[in-house]
Amino acid sequence: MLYPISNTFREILNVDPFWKFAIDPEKSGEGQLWQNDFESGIEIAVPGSWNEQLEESGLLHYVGLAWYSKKIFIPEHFAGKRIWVRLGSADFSSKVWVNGAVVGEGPFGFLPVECEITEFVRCGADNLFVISVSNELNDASIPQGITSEHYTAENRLREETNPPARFDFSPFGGINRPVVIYTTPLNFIEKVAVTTRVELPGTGRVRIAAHSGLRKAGISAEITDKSGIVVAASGLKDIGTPTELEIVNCRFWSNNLPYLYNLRIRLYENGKTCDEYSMDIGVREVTVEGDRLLLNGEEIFLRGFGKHEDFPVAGRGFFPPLTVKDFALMQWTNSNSFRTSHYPYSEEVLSYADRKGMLVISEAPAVSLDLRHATQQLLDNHKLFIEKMVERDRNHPSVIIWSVGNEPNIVGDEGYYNGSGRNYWKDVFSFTRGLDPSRPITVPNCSRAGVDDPVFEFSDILSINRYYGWYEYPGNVRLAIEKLSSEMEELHSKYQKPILVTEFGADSLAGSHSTSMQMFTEEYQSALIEAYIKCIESIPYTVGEMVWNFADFRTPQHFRRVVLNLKGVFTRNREPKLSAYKLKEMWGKGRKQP
Ligand code: BDP
Repeated sequence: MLYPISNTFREILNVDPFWKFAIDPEKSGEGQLWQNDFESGIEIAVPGSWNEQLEESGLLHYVGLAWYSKKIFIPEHFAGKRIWVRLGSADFSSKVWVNGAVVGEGPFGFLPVECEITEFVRCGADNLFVISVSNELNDASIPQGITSEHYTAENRLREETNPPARFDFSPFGGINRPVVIYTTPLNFIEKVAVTTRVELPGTGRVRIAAHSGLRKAGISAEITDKSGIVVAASGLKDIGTPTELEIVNCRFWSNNLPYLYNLRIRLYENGKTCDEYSMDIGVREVTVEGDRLLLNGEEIFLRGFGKHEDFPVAGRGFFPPLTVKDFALMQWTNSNSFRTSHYPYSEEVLSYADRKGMLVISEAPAVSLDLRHATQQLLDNHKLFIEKMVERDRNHPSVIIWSVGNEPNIVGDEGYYNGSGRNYWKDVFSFTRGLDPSRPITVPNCSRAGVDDPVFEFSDILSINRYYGWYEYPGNVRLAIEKLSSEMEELHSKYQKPILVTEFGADSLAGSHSTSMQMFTEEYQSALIEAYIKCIESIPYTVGEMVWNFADFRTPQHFRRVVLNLKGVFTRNREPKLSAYKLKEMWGKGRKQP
């Protein structure tokens, strides 16, 4: 699942952004052989969600199957190489055909779908690419789905959203990240896992495990600094054994100085280089010691946001100008971190974070799991998702923490505490730790699940999402802070672990003002955020605060939401509200305020 690159051994083909598009609510397309092409006058841009692009075709709230088709010319000189098509993501599942033949399926959204198409394409000719994408979810999918029938059966009538969703963000459908066609050599580097360690005062250790389809192959690794000077190199090694390199006088990666080295790996077959892969790496180490979160042995306090991939028209579609703008705004508020709530973000965003020195909590989309509907299939899907997410994102120095879910048992089911919740999370946490023991792991808890939530037992950091002053104790900042601090005290004395407040905030309608504490005004949002930050930063065992949310975002329809969730400190168009200025001022004052 390596990010496609071009070099002497690999090539990338640009794909024009407009695709022919048709919805298939009856799911009859395959029976009617749409994989061999279909008739439609509608076009859609890729990447991009269909919802807002095609609102005028009735797709704003569409949940179901849709088809994409396009003829793509594959150059003559691709012959003799392995050829791949890669969708950065297609939400939430997809199937790909080339010239009428199935070449692969994507069981998940938010992660790449990679299909080898070597045997199915004609080089030097046009080839028909057809992709079907569905944004439907079910009990066993990650994220878990919900239906109107569930709401009715559980007598949760006023909770139902349209479209029905277990989560508070729009289930945007479509090919939301870039489609890339690329080549690799016949034998190629398939996977690379880089783990770094810091030995103070100044030695960096880099462990590189690479994988190729070849059972017997040689591999070499070389690390260069920014000026191209080789700082560490291995000789030719067997691919089966991980390579350990040492960088003396190492420049460690941190949020203040995001220094990146370049790692170049070569694969050899019969003594000749047959493939090469290079990527930027940062040498850094994240640990939890007692009540502190450490980056390279130094205490770090997270000040940042929960975000969403969400913007007008594009929906969840990757939109590079938005990445530039969002990072500029995050830096403007003096924040140092964000959580990829509630799913892994695009690879391009993580690489950008590596370069800008933003600390990232990367999250799996196991949001609001309702274990009353859990099956073995759900657990298997959850673990497979985490495996793919870790494989994709583990080499990003910016990713410092894995979040393997969000707010389980938001429905407050008693059965969750009778073993089912514990068994489930025990398995998920130990599986993730087995994949990557180098990062802390957590799951944000909601107040409904409370302090006995089994996620706390397994989390390295206790993450809590709290809405006192909003959903509970509405309009009352004083009570909110009393409840927040007493609950943190209870949690800390029970688990003896550091606390990260992963969500807190209030809706505000930009332009709405009041001289008194009035919910939905900019003043109330700002005052609540200010009070939370003062409280959190005054407590010794806290390791960070993340405001919910960075920007207003679209949600499924519900009477609680006026089109958008308005908890952004920026509007959906990225204009600052009063609270953005408040954060800039508070976070501009250096480290955690005692
Ligand atoms: C939390 C969820 C988040 C919601 C937020 C809210 O984690 O997805 O958007 O509440 O209600 O429970 O604004």
